[in-house]
Amino acid sequence: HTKHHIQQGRSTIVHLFEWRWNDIAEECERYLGPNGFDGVQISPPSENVVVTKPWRPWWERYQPVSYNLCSRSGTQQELRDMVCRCNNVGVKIYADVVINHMCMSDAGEGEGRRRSTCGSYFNASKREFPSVPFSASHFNDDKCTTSSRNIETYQDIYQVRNCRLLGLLDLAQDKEHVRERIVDYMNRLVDMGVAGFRVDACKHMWPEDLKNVYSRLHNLNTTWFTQGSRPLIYQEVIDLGGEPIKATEYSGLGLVTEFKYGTMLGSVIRKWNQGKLSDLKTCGESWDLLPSGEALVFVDNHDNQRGHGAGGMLHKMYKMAVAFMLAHPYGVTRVMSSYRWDRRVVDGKDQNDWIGPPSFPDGSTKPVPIQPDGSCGEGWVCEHRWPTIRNMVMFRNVVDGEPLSNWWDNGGNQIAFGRGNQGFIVINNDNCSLDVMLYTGLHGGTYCDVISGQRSGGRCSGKQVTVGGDGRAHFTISPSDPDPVIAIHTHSKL
Ligand code: ARE
Ligand code: CA
Repeated sequence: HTKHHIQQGRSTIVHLFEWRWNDIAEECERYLGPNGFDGVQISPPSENVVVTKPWRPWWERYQPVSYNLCSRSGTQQELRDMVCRCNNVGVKIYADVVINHMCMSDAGEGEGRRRSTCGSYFNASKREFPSVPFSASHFNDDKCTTSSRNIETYQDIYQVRNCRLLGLLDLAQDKEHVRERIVDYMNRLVDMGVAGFRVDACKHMWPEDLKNVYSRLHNLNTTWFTQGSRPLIYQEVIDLGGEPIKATEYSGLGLVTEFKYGTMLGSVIRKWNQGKLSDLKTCGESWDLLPSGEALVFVDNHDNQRGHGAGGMLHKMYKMAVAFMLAHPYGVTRVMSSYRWDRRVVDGKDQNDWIGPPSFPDGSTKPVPIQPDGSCGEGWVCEHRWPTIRNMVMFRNVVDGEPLSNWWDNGGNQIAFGRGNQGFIVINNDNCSLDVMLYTGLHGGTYCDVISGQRSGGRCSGKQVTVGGDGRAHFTISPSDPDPVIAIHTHSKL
């Protein structure tokens, strides 16, 4: 292989939730590489318990029974091939790793592929996971002080770390053997070319234990990454305030998922609590958010899109939120790519929030067919293939490194801002039309709007904007526009 140094200016991660490894490899080559995506977050690659009640829920993958690399998404060889093919086109792979716990305490005993995804034997009630190996002394039962052995309140930092999250057997990461097994698992992934990790349930592990584990990870594979490159770590810590455990306890170790960002964005776009788009002028640390360089940001994730949090925005608002997130300089951005399921909301809770990926009767996951218009079939939503999201991923690459500039707003729900002299975006979330002359900071010329279309050949397939020699341009956006957003950048200039 020729040495592939990291492609400059790639910036956005797409979470291809529950995709099979073979499909991810194809998507890297045919779509993600050419469209400038930085990387893919893959579902947990470790062997998990096979849950049949309910039938093969997506969340069975958050119940490991070993660190063998075979799962519903494919075999170890398919994983290795996918990592290689994606890296070869400049798309990094970030693995979702579940290292806080093993499976649920009442998962019983099992062996064979009807009980675990590689068929490994385990006995949950005896804490026996011989395929790692882990046994009873490697769990926190002796530390947990609650009678149920589960976490009963988030106000007690010891319970949150040393008791069971949702009844899941809690590993003792302070024990050298447990650290060694976790490090070995993560290093097998690093050595095959994985560029980093989404670390699950970090709130439930002690920062010093995580620091020890991260310090023992290998440098990235020099087939694709420059000598001495370190794995990128982003840690799932849900911190919306109100609890003693803070995201800042973890932000020195790696990035942290900034849940306040999506919650804040969702409320101003939905105009909750007198929120208005112009409030976003101060979006950043003044919003009690993590420093931009420590934050992994997203509009929704695999949990809260199921109504476990701030998710569940209307389609039009969702695209507006993603466009804002990708245009604004704050944080490392991640977009969700999901599948449809038959939501059945009763008393505000989706009874079907457990439903797993599109699959065959035997429980195996369906491939992702690409339709002639570029969308996905068989129930895969493929938000990352929606033209506005794809084009805004490119926008973010083009303006990479440029500061927020030339902010304008009408004091209500109409805003605009630039990124140096590289890009400019205008958003109308008011019920009345936007019709305004704005200084964009861009060089004079004709630019194609990348929301309603893009530059193709020598013309714009959607709206076009003429920027005068003085850098000013006239923008009109009707509230009835399918996407009441206009975005232009130097690569969409005719
Ligand atoms: C499933 C069943 C449970 C059952 C359990 C064990 O749903 O009823 O008790 O199995 O039998 C995912 C699913 C869970 C699923 C689990 C295991 O979401 O429903 O449980 O897999 O199969 C807290 C954690 C945070 C965690 C959320 C879910 O802090 O880390 O809970 N998120 C990650 C993943 C999840 C995954 C797990 C962790 C477990 O993203 O997909 O669970 O690996 C406040 C607190 C938060 C708390 C939040 C929700 O906001 O501040 O800390 O998040 O409430 O409780
Ligand atoms: Ca724990």
